[in-house]
Amino acid sequence: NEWQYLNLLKEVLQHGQFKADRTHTGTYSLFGYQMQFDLQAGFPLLTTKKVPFELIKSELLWFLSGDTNIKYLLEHQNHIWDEWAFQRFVQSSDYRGPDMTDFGRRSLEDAHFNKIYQQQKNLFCEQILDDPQFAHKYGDLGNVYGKQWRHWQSNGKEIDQIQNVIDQIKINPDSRRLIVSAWNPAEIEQMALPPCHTLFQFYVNEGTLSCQLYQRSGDLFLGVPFNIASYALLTHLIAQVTGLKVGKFIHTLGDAHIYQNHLSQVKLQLQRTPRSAPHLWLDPQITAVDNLSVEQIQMKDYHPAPSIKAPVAV
Ligand code: THF
Repeated sequence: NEWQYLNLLKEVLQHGQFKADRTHTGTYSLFGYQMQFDLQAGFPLLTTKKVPFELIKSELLWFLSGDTNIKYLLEHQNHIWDEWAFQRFVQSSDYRGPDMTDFGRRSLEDAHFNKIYQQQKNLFCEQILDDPQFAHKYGDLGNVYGKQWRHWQSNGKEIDQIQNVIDQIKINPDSRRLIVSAWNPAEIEQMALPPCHTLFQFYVNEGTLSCQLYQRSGDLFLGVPFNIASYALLTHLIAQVTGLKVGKFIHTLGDAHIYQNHLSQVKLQLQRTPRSAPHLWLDPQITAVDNLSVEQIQMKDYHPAPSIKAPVAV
């Protein structure tokens, strides 16, 4: 299973085209790739580096709760979306601190600036946690995943795509319309970042539930290991609440890229050999995907190689 991911990294190193990108970091990229993970063969959390499953779990529960405010993430010590909320704050007239223009790039190039940036970002996170009004105004990322999955707005009506797909899997498992779309063209402008995992479809066969994701853009070193585990977990959850076994997770990528400043990390990871896959434990009491708590989901037998740090492009 994990070899497919490692082979994709190799493929991009060998045949990826250099391409400028939105973040001005520079990437090696290819277009169009597919991986298939048999979810019965173990949980696809990478073992060639330590991937923080706690963060994947709280991010998915955040999406499923329909929330788009990073306050929930911060309460779970999850900082993977901080930069996007912080960016909105420093671009607003309420921000009075030191100049944060282009903080993503400058924090990598200038150690002194990085210190000031980390201080400002910590203050920002503290204020989100302590000040409900501030959190309401600046913790929100706009109409991102949680909103589109659970509260898609259309002509004054609201569509709960997740509940609809669960109902349809139960009533009409052979349906070819078991689709959830995060890509809402009318609302792209109101998102801190347009969705990278754009659309997913479920498929039921012989009592098993499979899921295919179309991801328009994949940060192969940092984001994709999260995305694989996140959708594998989602498939397990939906299977449990619909009374099915898990089948496959199929991951289809559009622009699959390695950031230029992740190359040495990728080469280090490629020297490692996958270990046996861990196993997911779900609380048997789970009968719906609403109001889940992090204790109801546990990773077992996870013994990965050490983590490999890399900067995230904003
Ligand atoms: N932007 C970019 N450039 N890459 C992404 O993967 C990405 N995401 C989300 C939104 N924008 C993105 C955020 N997801 C990490 C992982 C996932 C993220 C953002 C950051 C990350 O830094 N992971 C570290 C550990 C971090 C920690 O311990 O706090 C790692 O080593 O895995 C794609 O969904």
